[in-house]
Formats: sequence, C-alpha cells, structure tokens
Amino acid sequence: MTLSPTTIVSLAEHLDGAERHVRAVPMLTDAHGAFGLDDAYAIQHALRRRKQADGARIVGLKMGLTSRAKMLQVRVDTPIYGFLTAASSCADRARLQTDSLIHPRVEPEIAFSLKAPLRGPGCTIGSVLRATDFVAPALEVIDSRYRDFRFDLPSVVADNASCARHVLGGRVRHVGDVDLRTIGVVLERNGEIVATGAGAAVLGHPAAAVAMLVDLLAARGEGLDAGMLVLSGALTEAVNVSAGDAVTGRFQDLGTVSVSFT
Ligand code: OOG
Ligand code: MG
Repeated sequence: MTLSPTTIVSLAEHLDGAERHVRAVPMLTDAHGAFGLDDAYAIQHALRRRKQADGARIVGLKMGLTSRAKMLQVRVDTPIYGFLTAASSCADRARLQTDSLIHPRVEPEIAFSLKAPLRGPGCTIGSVLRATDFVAPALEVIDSRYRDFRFDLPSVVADNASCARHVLGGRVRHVGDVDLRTIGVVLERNGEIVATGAGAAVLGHPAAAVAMLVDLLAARGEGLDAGMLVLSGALTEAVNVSAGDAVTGRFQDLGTVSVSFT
C-alpha cells in the first residue's frame, strides 16, 4: 500500500461525489498519481463502507472484464470485482432516468444466486455450481465516473468497477438444467441486434468467474455468503444508451431481460 488511510477515504469520497452529482471526473491515477491494485481495492472498500454508513445494503458482488470482448473494449485485461447494492437493483423492464447517469452502457451477464457460502482458495466450477440456488439472465448498466469512460486498472477498481444498476429477468433456472457454456445471448437496442455472445466467452464458463471471485476474496480473508447475488461479467461488449433507448437481452433457455431509458 502506498496511499495513506486518509487519502484512501478522501478518494472514495471524491468518487462517491462524482456519482451523486452525475459528473465525470478525470481518472484517479491521472488526478492523484499512480497507485497499485491493493490501494485501488482499499478505495473501493472505503466507498462501500461510506455507502453502507449511508444506509446502503450490499446484495452481492459482480465480476468484470471476464470476457475478451470487454477487455478489448476498455483496454484493461485483468478481471476485477465490485459490490452490488439493493438500491442499484432494478426490476425487469425497469425504466431508468437517463439524467441520473453520466454516460450509461448496457451489457448482458449471467446472474448466480447462492444457497450456500463459498470460501477459497481453490474454488472450482463444481463448487460454484453446487452452491448455486439458481441462475438468471441479467443486464448490467455500467457508468464509469471517469471522463470519456476512459480508465486504467487501478482507477476502474477504485470506481467500484463502473457499477451503476443491474436488472434480473427471464426465467430462473436450476444450474443442472442448463449448459452455461453454450448458452447464447442476443443483445438488442431498439429492436436492432447490437451484440451476440455465448456463456463460454466468460473465462470459458460463467461459473469460472464466480470461482475466480471467491479466490480473489480469499486473498483478503473474505468469501461469499448464502443468499448473495453474483454477476459473471459481460458476455459481449457493452453498448451505449441514451434517453429513448430500450435494450433487451435474449438468452437461450433463460428468457429475456429488458431495461429502457427515459
Ligand atoms: C468496467 C466494468 C466491467 C464487465 O461486466 O465486464 C464489467 C467497465 O467496463 O466499465 O462490468
Ligand atoms: Mg458488467
């Protein structure tokens, strides 16, 4: 760690302010000089504590940058994680206020709801599948707090991996009833196909993203609890949205999930 505890808290406060005021800021490593991944997660954890102190409830975690399409899009090639709050969770077909977001993008993901805790190290796809209560199709609305959606690895980690909203929909399925690797997804914006992908785009198997998350958490002495929601990371690149747009993810075997912007 190179940053002082006071700096970590003030950088978290800075990012929280950018989100609340819907105002893009320069990426953190430009504005404050370089820092490493440990400091970046320390800022993210300070942001989480700040939101919790403000009444936010953590409902789960998300993985990000787990597919090649996503890594190429944002030019960061290391998988990362962030936290999900109850306030960021939206119902299927939710209509979101575009002016509450800076420059939103939407991406299709697989959501896992856990029925048992998971602890690493050494978490496997098999242990993830055994601990999963159900899977559901999801759309994540990401919204980097950084100008031009441009960032490096430590900056995006500090910014809670661009988390903004998440929407679950479709049919809730038992993991034993579907092959998560071969599940196809078609992403549409206003009825037009804008991206296509498959489950295997995420680290070969969406459950591998959850296993990687468990191992990353284990390095900090943490784990996942029963009842938590985990997003796999996007199966395709994210698409830009603005007011008037509607996005639908059509998932093979899992059904559809939609969100629109007003
Ligand atoms: C970072 C968050 C990545 C995903 O699913 O890959 C992410 C970003 O693209 O802004 O959520
Ligand atoms: Mg995502």
